[in-house]
Amino acid sequence: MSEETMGDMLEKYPDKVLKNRKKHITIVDTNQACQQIEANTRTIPGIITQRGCAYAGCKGVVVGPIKDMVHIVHGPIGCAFYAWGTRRNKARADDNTPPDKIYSSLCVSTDMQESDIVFGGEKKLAKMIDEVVETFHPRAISICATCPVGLIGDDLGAVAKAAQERHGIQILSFNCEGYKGVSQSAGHHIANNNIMEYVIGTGPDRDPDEKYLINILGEYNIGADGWEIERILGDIGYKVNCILTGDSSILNIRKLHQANLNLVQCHRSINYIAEMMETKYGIPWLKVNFIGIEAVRRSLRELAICFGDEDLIRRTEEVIAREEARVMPVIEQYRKICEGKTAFTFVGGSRSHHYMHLLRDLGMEVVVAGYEFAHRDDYEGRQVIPSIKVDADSKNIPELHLTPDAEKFQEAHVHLNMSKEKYEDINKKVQLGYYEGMIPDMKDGEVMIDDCNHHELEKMIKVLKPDLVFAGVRDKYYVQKLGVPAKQLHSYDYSGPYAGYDGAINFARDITNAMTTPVWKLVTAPWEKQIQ
Ligand code: CFM
Repeated sequence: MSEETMGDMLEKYPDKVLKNRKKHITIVDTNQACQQIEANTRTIPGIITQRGCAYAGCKGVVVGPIKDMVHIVHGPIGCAFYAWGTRRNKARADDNTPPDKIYSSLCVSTDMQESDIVFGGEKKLAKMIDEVVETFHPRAISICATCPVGLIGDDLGAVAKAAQERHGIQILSFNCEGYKGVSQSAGHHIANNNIMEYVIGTGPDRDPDEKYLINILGEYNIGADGWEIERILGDIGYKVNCILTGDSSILNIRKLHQANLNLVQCHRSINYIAEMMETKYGIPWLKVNFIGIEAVRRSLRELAICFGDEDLIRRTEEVIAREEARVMPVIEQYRKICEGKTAFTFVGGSRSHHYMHLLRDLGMEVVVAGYEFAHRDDYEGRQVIPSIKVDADSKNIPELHLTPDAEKFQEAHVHLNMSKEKYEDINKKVQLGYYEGMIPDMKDGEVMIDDCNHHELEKMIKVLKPDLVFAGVRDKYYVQKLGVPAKQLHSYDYSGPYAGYDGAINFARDITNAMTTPVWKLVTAPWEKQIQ
C-alpha cells in the first residue's frame, strides 16, 4: 500500500481521529531500522472495534479451557452465554480426568438481576458455589467477574475464601471485569497472575529422571490444534507435561513447574507466565510456531537444539522427513491453485503472524496483517518492552513481583540437564526467552494495522483486492458481501486442526474451497455496481 492510498483511507476522519489512527498503521519499509506502531491503547469512542473485553480474555481465553473446573460467571446471563462453547477449545477425558469430571460443556452463571445489583450479589454467589459443589463435586472452581460486579463492589475474594474453607476445594476468583482494560489483553494478564500465584507449583516436584518434559504455553486446542502438536512431539520422544490451557486439567497446571522447558505458542496471551516461571523456577522458554510446515520444521529443530541430545536430533529429523514426505505431495496440489494469491490476516494477538508461514507454504502472500489487541512487542519484538509507555489503563493490572523460589529454583542449564558452557553455546544458536514479533516476516509495502475497523478494512479491500480475508465472525459476512471470500481464523469456522502437518492439509483444503467456490462469480462488490 502507498502513503497516498493510506491518506485516502483516513481522509474521512476528523483531525484528531486521523492523527490517532495514523499511529496504528505502518507501511513496512525494510530500509528503516526500527519501525514503530502504536498498540494496546483505547479504541476511539464511536469506532466499532473488533476487540473483546477483559472478561473475554480471562474467562473466555485463558481460564475457560481448564476442563475439570466449573467456571462460574458472576454477572448477568448474557456475559455467560456469549462465552459459552463458541471458541471450540476441545477437551477429552484422560487417565487423570474421567468423563464425569469434565465440565467444558456447562454454562454456569449467577444470572444477576436488578435486586442483586441494588442489594449486592455475594450471597447469591456463595449459594451458587454450594450448589455447584453439591451437584458436580468438581476438583476446583473459578469465579469470573463481569462489569456490574466491580461497579457494585462485591468482594469475590472473600466469598471464594469462605467457600474454599467450607468445601475444602480450591476456588479461584478473577476480578476480570470487562472494563479493566482496553481489550481482552487485560484479562489474559489477570488470569496469568492468579494462575501463577495460586496454582502453578502447588503439585509434586519433578522426577529428576524426566529429561524431555515440556509445557506448551499459550495453546488452547482450538479445533484440536493442541492434540496434533502433542502427536508430533510425542513421536519425537518428548512428554508433554501440560498444554496451557487447551485440554488442561488443574492437576496438570499445579505441576507445571516440573517441566524441563516451556514452549510458547501464543506469546500475547501467556508471555507473563513464561516470564514469571523463568524468574521463580529458572525454567527457560522458547517461542515456537506450529502453524505452517516450514515453521513446524524450524520450531522442532530449535527445540531439539535446546536439549542438545544427538538421539533427539536424529529422531526430530526422522519425524520431519516422514511427515513432510506424507503431506508435501498434497500441499503441492493445493499450492497450484493458491500460488500468487494474496490475503489479509486480521486476528487477535498472535495468529496473524503465525498464519503468514502457512500461507507462504502455499505460495500466498499476506499483504495486510493486523492484530485486534496485541502490544508493541508482538509487532516489533520483545526488545521494545522497556520503552512501552505505561498509561492509566495498563496501570490497572497489578504486576506480580516474583523472586526465585527458595527450594524450587534451579538455573536454566540444570533444568535442561547440561553444563553451563553447553547451555551458553545453545543460547547462541536459538534465542531462548525472546520473540521477534511480526515485522521481520513482512516485506516492503505490506501493511501492519492495529485495531482495524470496517471503514479501513473496506477501503483496503477495494484498493488491494485480496483473494482471501482471514478475520473473525464480525468481519466474515461483511467481507463476503463485498464479494471476497473470508475465513474465520479464531474458531476456524467448523474445521481444524490447522496446526502441525495434518492441520496444514486441512487448512489448504479449506482455503482452496473458499477461493474456488463458484458463488463468488455471482457477487458484485458495491463499488463495481453502476449507480443509477
Ligand atoms: Fe492467542 Fe489465541 Fe490469538 Fe488470543 Fe483470542 Fe484465539 Fe485470537 Mo480469538 S489466545 S491472541 S485472545 S492465539 S480467542 S486462541 S483466535 S482473538 S489471535
